[in-house]
Amino acid sequence: MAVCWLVTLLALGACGDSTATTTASATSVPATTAPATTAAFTTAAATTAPATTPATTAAAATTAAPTTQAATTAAATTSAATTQAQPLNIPWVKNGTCYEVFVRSFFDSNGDGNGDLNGLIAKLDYINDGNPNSTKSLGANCIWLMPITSSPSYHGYDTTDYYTINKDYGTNDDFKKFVSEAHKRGIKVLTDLVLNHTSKDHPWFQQASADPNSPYRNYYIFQPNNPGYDNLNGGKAFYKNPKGNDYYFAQFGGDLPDLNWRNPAVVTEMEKVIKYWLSDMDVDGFRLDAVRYLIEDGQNQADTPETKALLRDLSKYIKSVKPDAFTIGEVYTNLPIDSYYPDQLDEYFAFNLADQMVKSGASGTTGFIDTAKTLYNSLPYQRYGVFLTNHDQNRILDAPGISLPKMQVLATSYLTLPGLPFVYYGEEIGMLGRKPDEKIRTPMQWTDDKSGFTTGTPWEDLNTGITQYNVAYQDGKPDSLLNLYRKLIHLRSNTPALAGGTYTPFESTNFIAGAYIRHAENSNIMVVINMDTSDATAIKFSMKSSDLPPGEYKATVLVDINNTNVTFPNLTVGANGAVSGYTPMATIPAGSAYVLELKKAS
Ligand SMILES: [Ca+2]
Ligand SMILES: [Ca+2]
Repeated sequence: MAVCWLVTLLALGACGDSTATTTASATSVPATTAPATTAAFTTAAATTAPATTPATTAAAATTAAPTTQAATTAAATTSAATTQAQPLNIPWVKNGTCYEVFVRSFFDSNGDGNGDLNGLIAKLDYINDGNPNSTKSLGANCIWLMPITSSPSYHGYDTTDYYTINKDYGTNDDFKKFVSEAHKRGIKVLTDLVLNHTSKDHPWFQQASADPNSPYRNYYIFQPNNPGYDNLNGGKAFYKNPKGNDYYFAQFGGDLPDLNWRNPAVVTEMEKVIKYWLSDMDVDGFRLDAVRYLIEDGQNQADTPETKALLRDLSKYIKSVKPDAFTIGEVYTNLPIDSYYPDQLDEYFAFNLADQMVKSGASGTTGFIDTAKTLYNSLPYQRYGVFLTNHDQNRILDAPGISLPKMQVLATSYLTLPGLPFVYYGEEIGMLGRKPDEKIRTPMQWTDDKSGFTTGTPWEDLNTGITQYNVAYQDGKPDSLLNLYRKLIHLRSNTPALAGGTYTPFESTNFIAGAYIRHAENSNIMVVINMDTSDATAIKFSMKSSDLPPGEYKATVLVDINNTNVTFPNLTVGANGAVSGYTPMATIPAGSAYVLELKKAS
């Protein structure tokens, strides 16, 4: 079981059964999770959380929950769910692609070894140069920045000041310049908003822990005695106050004390933070960290009704400040996330789909195509983020069982599925890296050595594989991974079927090969893949119904990851959009993916 837990850290959900991993994590995670890495472990730990924690005793719930009048009032005034899902009225999301950036690792402008905002500005054209037909930029129209405010850690998920840019990254004015430069290129900016906890070095906590009468005391969750139960990591939930005889609650380790969201003063304080970033800093929205854990209820620590009510209220507040602000939350779990819809945040990341994609790649099968269908059916209006891996997971090309051809198939797939895609910086050039976390967040490989990133000594060594997996090398090779990403992102952006079109998978006669249709008015895309290392012969694809109008369709290859000269036979669509036994080619080669445009043959 311990091995299973480790595997879960290495690749989300690799053990499959979340119940099993829960048990494993509860018994094998050391209570002394290193403070410096706790935030980094946040999301990995979250995957192991059970759907419902065992029923808490009345005593435990009482001891953990603040019982002040203010707390009761805050909980009582949270709004109720509405019942109807609504489409997003944020145009850029529909045909968008986001690019996740760790500023410390992107580009260093001043030689101190740390990436910074001026470095990011210098490299903006790489992400999007503002030309919709560019072949030299990725074409992403959105950037998600991992935390950028003051912090004692390298990763920043533990802030000491919600209002000030990390000095390693630059100044608040540098940030404003960055936003302005991004906007000039049509790039929206999302910042990471960490609401669950602050750093223990935050002045609020420093005052709260030193003085029981401090106005900040109830910003955190203090208890006179240690209730004694674990957090969801299997580690301690309460830590001894170093400046008192009491204990404070910290879901992610003692360095990261949880904020008390039952205190209306915390809500007001954080609304100020939100308003500052939306108004003064002009960001376009937020990625919200670890939102499953905002309000714990005793030992019921994840997905509580109070957390969801809070998200509903925060979402309303955000829209009141900036109606077209976009929010996406981290609910890191393989469990269904339906209960976070319809009127909480705009979107959440589809971790279960990402997990299934990595598993499909490793096993050479196409199960993710059905997972994507379940997601598509259960979450209306494609309001979710799709991705392969993020900053908390092993780099996709370094995940067990994933080769470059498989990664190309996976990339072609997720960039043509419903949802808003998120590309983790360096993924597009195949950067490698396995945990520990610093190794999956290494400096961007602009050239074949560190000089592409910094003139000084990089904060962390660059990863292996740099000779082949760097921007300069791949830029000039038409069939490189980088150029595949550029092509796919631009195609998604410019193709109505991929930007919000309907999604219908084919049934396949062989689980190593799969296909699906994306359809919008006057725009039809078919994607055909073979995920395996074996050829797939005599495959037949069928569907009982689809949105395709009946008729004969000519298939034109838009993307072929192997750059062959293959042609496809016409697709015959019958009544109700049904397709019976389509064989795209006698043999679908191992490790292949095709994006085809379907047009009615006259
Ligand atoms: Ca620097
Ligand atoms: Ca919390």
